[in-house]
Amino acid sequence: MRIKKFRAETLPEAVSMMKAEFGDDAIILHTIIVKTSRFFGLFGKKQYEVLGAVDPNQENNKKPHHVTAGQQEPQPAANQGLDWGTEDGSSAIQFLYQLLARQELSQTLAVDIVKTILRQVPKQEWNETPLLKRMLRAEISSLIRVDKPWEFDDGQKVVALVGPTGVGKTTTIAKLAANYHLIARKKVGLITLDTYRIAAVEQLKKYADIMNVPLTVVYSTNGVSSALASYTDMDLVLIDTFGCSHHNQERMSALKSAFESLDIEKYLVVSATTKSNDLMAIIDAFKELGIDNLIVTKLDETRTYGILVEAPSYAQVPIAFITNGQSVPDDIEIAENEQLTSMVLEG
Ligand SMILES: Nc1nc2c(ncn2[C@@H]2O[C@H](COP(=O)(O)OP(=O)(O)OP(=O)(O)O)[C@@H](O)[C@H]2O)c(=O)[nH]1
Ligand SMILES: [Mg+2]
Repeated sequence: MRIKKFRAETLPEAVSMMKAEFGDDAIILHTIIVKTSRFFGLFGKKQYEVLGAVDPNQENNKKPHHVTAGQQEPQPAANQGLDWGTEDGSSAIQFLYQLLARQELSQTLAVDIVKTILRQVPKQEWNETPLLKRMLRAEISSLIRVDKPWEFDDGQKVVALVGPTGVGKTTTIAKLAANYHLIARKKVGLITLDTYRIAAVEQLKKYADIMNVPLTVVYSTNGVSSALASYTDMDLVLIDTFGCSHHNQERMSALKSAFESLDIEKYLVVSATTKSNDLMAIIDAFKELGIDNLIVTKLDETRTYGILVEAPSYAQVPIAFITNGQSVPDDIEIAENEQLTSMVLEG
């Protein structure tokens, strides 16, 4: 499917431009009014923007419109049967796309999902909203990959939480330590690499003392292996790391060399409030470390859950945990496919 934005001073013109380029089979994914001025929109012109999509296989059938002087003005989209009324089933397409867009899925992924669904449904059934809804649920569910709950039968588990600054790495380490030590009764040891801020060590030390679990502070990148050597009797070792902006090459290299040739699972922690473009840049940067799993934090701070689909499908790794508040140890859950799928579809 090709998609493109068309802007004009009237909606009929924008639709006309889309049809001229994409042909009569093009569909409108959405229409919005945009202001063109840079000065707070005060003196700007109002323009109509149409986001059009077309199946490249159908593009061959296009009949370009060349509007010349004296020709009739193009009619508004609604009058041309382009309002995706029930007769051609396109209201369902728009319904699917808009549901995904409302959850702030990237345009690329939303279009991909709609395309995948339509490929499996004959055109005459495109009006069957319950069928499309069922297929949408199945498609979203298959994109939300979740990890299986942690097991300790195969020996020690060593997990490092990495990610941008302030996303909740330290708080999540405290939640995990509390749940696995105090509730699941596992032997837990903590390590922190975050010596950039004195307060960071103190923050984790407080939790470690309350839970009565050991904490080792590592001051150099080659100190991780000796810290691990002192924890061989632990079931679970959790490693807290310094926040690392995806633009900060120096910190990223420091992380990389700290984990070099060590058998440590890396969990990328991302906040649910992250914008789609930033999310992709963050994943791209952290992929260099070799990411095994995701933790999505701060789900309580948003009502749009596109990240639950976007992050695992872009990173190609599952979500292991979600967090939904500041309370230790309560506000953390093991990621569960059905629950996350419902959040995305029902908001
Ligand atoms: N609302 C909400 N706040 C959270 C959640 N998890 C963590 N926080 C808060 O986010 C803030 C930052 O949490 P930290 O755990 O210090 O984040 P961090 O990633 O360790 O930060 P740096 O070490 O500075 O990179 C704190 O105020 C936490 O209480 C969550 O799930 N929901
Ligand atoms: Mg921290």
